[in-house]
Amino acid sequence: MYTCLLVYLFTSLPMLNVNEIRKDFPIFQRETKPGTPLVYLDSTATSQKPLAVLEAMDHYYRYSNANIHRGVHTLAEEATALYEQAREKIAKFINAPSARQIIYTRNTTESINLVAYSWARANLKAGDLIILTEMEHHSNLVPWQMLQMERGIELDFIPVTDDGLLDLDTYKTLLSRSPKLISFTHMSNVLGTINPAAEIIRLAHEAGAVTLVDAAQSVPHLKVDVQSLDVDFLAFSAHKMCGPTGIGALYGKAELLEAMPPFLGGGDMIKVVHLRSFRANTLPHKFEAGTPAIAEAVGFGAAVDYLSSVGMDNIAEHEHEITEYVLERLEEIPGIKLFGPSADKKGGIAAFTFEGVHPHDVAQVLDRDGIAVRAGHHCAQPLHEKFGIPATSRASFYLYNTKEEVDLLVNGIYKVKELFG
Ligand code: C6P
Repeated sequence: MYTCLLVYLFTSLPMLNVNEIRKDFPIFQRETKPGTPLVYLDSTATSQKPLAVLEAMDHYYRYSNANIHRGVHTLAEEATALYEQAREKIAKFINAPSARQIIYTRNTTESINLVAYSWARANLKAGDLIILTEMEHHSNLVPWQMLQMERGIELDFIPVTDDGLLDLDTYKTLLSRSPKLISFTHMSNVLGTINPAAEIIRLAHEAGAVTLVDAAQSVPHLKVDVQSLDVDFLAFSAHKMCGPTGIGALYGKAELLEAMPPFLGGGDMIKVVHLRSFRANTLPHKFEAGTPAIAEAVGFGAAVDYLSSVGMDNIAEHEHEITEYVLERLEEIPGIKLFGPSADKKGGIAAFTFEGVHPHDVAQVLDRDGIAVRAGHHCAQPLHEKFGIPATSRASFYLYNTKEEVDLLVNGIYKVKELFG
């Protein structure tokens, strides 16, 4: 009987104690408008930061601040150890075989550019095909368009269906043209679609192509395992996963990273320099020129510790519940058009238009009640063009959001309706 009771208690308990989690984030103590709590529904743009991250960075600056890999004094050794320990944590978080396969960059955008400048310029020539998708963020479009202009490589795109999914039949047809690279987003920052990354990668490998996954929106919200995905490159940003801005990571398979030329030249990325030549450093330092974002790396490590302590499965489960709820509530409102698939195929993102009201006006009216949503094309202009709209309003959710906040969003939209008739 006790076992039954325990099973009942555990299965009926919420995965996350969101009220406790919210206490970890100092920003939720403030009001952006007097008398109204902050309802932060813009984590897809950047997440809020828990105290553990703020304190780790503060502690580093107060007690261990020094440059890394350069000095033998105590502070330099401490700073180096903290910087490299964070890399180990990040590697473990995505199940990378080794920390030397984690390259610190400024963000997802720089990680993708690193692959475009180093791997692609060393391996691709005019006429070679790169396959992207119609749902890419500009960060996974423009670097390849620049390469197209410079090298004459070809670009083609996996279409997005009306439901906001990738058309995998067309993908299979595109693969028959022997592409060299498939670069795609794991989770759309507009539709929320979680793409079947393992399948896309398996098919790409069968066709002899290299794969790059833009994981800016997946690593913060889902358990991502680079070895089970068998992905060649994976890019993500700390600031979307409770960490600081100014730092991100590129994971790469060791044999690819080893063979790639350096990206930026300068200090730390070299073994030896003569007046007319240099020898590049070993991984991962080969790709990390100049003094890096040391405090930010420490914060990145603390963010990974924080997310791991909450549990990525718990976070995904909580966000799934919120997503189901927000889609259900928004669908009730006459004039709302939602973009993207059903909750079982997407993460916690609800992009919508509201008949007769510009998305910016929606966001501005919501802001009066302290509700932060983003409006615009969300750096995915071609996707909006595909749906024949210039912009959407977008509410996005993370581990600290509640169903009560969804209700506040819905009430806010009814106010927009009153205001604009
Ligand atoms: N999307 C959004 O509001 P950076 O800026 O480099 O950290 O991340 C770029 C990026 C790349 N890919 C995807 C899928 C993204 O969502 C983003 C960032 C933010 O949707 C800012 S535009």
